[in-house]
Amino acid sequence: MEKRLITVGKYLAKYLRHSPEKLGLTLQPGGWVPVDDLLAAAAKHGFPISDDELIECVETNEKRRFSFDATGDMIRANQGHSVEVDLQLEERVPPELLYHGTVERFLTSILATGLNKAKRHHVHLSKDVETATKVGARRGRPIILKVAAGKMHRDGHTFLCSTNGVWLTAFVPPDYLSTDP
Ligand code: HQG
Repeated sequence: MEKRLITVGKYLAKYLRHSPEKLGLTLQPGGWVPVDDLLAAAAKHGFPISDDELIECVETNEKRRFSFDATGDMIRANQGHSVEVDLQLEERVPPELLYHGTVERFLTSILATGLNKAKRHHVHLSKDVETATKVGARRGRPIILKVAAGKMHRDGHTFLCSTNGVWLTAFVPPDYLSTDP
């Protein structure tokens, strides 16, 4: 069952973040898609998902990657999109320090050119070392960078915070990064 929910989560991430058009879906402002449309499209494309599975997947996803709107009729990915979407998040004042988990092989480039958003919409920053460690560990032995987010904000950089607690910003110049323990 657990395995099935992981598979459903991966399927949702693929189509709600990256290629909704492949299911004939269009993300509405905020990244929302009608639940009925999503389930119908998934079934039509050979991957039927039941209502209960969808609810369980949204509620138990370890990173709360997805949410329903207040009516429960719409669903979206909370962050991580590569398709153009306005998540309608409000700018927020970040904590003084945020963290970014990466790996050794990217370090020289990051310290020279800053943190780039690559294929995603934003650079993703974590609120604690533990979370950043998990993010970095996806690629190898994790290295944690400290980001002087408070200073960045005072210097005019804007930050958003996704519904699942990921801090987002456009770019982190190298001056705000450190590898100090
Ligand atoms: C690196 C997952 C060289 C950066 C995670 C990272 C997170 C550079 C990679 C979320 C660089 C981008 C985001 C530079 C950045 N030179 N490398 N100048 N600037 N990088 O996956 O932060 O499972 O786009 O260090 O848990 O790893 O999708 O970003 O290694 O929350 O929900 O380029 O994705 O969440 O990789 O991960 P990513 P990320 P989900």
